[in-house]
Amino acid sequence: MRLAIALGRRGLGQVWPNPAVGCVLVRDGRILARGWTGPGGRPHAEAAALARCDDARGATAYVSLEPCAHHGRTPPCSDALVRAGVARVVTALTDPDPRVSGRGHARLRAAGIEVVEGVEAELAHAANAGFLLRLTAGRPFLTLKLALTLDGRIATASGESRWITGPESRRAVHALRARHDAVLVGAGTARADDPDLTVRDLGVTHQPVRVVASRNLELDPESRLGRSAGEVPVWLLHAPGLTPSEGWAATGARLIDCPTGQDALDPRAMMATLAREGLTRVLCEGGGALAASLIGAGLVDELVIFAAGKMIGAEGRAGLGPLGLTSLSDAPGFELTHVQQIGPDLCQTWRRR
Ligand code: AOF
Ligand code: ZN
Repeated sequence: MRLAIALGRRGLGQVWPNPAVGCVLVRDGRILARGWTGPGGRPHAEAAALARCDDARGATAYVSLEPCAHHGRTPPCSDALVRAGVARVVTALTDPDPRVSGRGHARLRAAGIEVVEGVEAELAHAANAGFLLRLTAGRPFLTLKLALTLDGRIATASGESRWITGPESRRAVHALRARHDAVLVGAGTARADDPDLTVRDLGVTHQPVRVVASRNLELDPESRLGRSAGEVPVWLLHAPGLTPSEGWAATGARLIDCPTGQDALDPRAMMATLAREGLTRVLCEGGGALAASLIGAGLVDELVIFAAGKMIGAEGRAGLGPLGLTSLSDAPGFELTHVQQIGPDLCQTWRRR
């Protein structure tokens, strides 16, 4: 099952709105075939594994999610497993998709297959947190990345920010982007940095959607994002009722209405909107105001902090905008899950407590 979950992880960032599932077919202690969800969610993991196996009769299928029971874009995987003659199916999680939710397991059992559920459920849950959150909470899994000096700054007072961290860390950020469905930045950052927000130099061809939270559409269609929107999707989240300039209409970017709060887009509404559009894993790369609004709303599931061995001092720009806390007991809490040196920098991963 741990292998099935690891295989499933290969699909992260590429299979939305579907889950990233893995499947291993085993007989007499030997692996017959392995499969994982294909780009765009097709084929499903079980179909991919069965396609690589001439004879799966009597085998055990380890699948990181309950096999589907519905006719969607592909025929039901539970039926395919029955037809292939597998003797046993071991799964980690029940699929919360209302078209499945227990029906896959039931179909297998009705066909006389032995079904074992809940194996390595915690690990599978973590691997598919985005898919599960989207279906059960109507929001994507949200990772916040911050590249900071040792004293928590992201730029000098004049706005100079290239580069705080080293090239090794920047490469790690590209790998992080590749495992997310979308990269999200605030309009201020998009204007100041004119970023590409693509995955480069990793041999990865699939690109995350680039989302800009731009309440008033205050971004130049001639920016790098605007000019490349025809090749890699750009979505602009903006306040309802705005008429985009002619320039944006020509770029191919999608403009999406989103309810606003007092002086910025409402963070919860933003996440709900992105989930409705199918996104299961979103990586926010700043700036400080957007990051603070997401943290303040309790929406950040994972924090990835790259810390460089530099100090800028209090006149530098803070990585996080004001949270408006009045008491330490209200401070959002995180728990350390991973620490790694990357080149000269320190990379820490924290999970929401
Ligand atoms: C599986 N194995 O590898 C995946 C599954 O739009 P469709 O027809 O592809 O169906 C999407 C649903 O299928 C998705 O919500 C989830 O319930 C299931 N995805 N199921 O057995 C897979 N990707
Ligand atoms: Zn399926």
